[in-house]
Amino acid sequence: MFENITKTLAGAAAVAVIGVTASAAEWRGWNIHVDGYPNTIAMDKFAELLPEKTNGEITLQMFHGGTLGSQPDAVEQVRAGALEIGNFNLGPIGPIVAEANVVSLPFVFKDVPHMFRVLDSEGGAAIAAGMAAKGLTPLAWYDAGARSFYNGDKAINTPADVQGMKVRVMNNDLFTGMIAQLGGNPSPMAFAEVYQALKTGVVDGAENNWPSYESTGHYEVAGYYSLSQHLIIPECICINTDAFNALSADMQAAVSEAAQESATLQRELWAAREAASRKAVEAGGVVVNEVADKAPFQDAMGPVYEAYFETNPSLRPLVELIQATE
Ligand code: GTR
Repeated sequence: MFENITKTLAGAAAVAVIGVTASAAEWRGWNIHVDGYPNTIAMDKFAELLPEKTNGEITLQMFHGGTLGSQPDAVEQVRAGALEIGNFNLGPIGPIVAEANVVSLPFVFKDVPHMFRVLDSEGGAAIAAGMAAKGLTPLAWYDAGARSFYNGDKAINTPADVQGMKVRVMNNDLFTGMIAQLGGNPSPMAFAEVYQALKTGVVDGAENNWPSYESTGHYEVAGYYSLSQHLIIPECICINTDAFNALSADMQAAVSEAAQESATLQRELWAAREAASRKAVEAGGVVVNEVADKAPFQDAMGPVYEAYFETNPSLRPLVELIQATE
C-alpha cells in the first residue's frame, strides 16, 4: 500500500516535471554590445517582455558583450538552433542570405528613414523571407545609423585618401570589394579584435557608426572620424526559424509583439546615443571631418555593384526597388 502511494506520488512528480519542461521554453540570446548600449538595453527589454506576453511560457537569458562568440559564429549558432536569439547586423548575414546582402551595398540607402521605409515595404518582406529560409527569422529591425571611416593620422576626404590604407571591415565580400575599389587594403576581422589592431598598427583604420566608435574605445586609438556614411545597415532581432515555426500562432504573435516593442525602444535610445557618442568623442579630442563631396566615393562603387549582380542576377529588381523607393 505504502509502496503504491510512493509510486503514485513519484509518477505524479515526474509528470509535473515533464509538464513544466515541455511547456516552458528557455531561450538563450547573443548580443555583441556592452552594458548601456542601446541594443543591450533593448535586448534586455525583449527578455523582460517575453515571459510577460507568453504567460511565462518563454524566457530568454541574454548573453551580452559577445561572450558567446564572434558575430559570424553566433549567426551560425542561431541558424543551427544552438542559440535561439541574436541581435545581428545584416552585414555578416549577407554572405549567407543573398537577399539580405542588398542592404550591404555601399550607398544603397539615402538615409536611415529611407532604409526603414524599404524594410517596411515588399523589399523588407523579400529580405525577411530570404533570411527565414536560411534559418534566421527576423522579428524586428533595429537602427544602426550610418558607418563612416576612422583612422589615426589624417582626415579622409576623397578615395585617394584611402589609397594604401589597411582598413578593417566586417566579414563580407561587398566590404572587401568596397575598400579595394577605393584603393585600400581590406582586412576582415572580428569586432572584438579591432581595438588592439588599431592600437598596434595591424590596421590603419576601420569604419563604424558613432555609438560603436565610442563604446569600443576605438576613438582613443583612431582620432580622425570622416563622415563618409558609406554604409547604412539595419540590424535584426533574429530567431532560429524552427524555434519560431514550432510556436502556436498566439505565441508567435506574442513573441513578435515583444520584439516590436523592443525595437521601438532601441530606435529611441539610438537617436539619443548617436548624439551623445559624437559629443563624447569630440570632447575626447576626436577630429570630425564632414566629407564635402561623397560622389567620388559613390562613383567608385560601380564594380562592387556589378560583381554583386553578376553573382545574383535575380536580385537586380530588389536593388532597383530600393533605389526607386522614395
Ligand atoms: C556594430 C554592430 C555590430 C557589429 C560591429 C562590427 O555597429 O552593431 O553588430 O557588426 O558594428 O563592426 O563588427
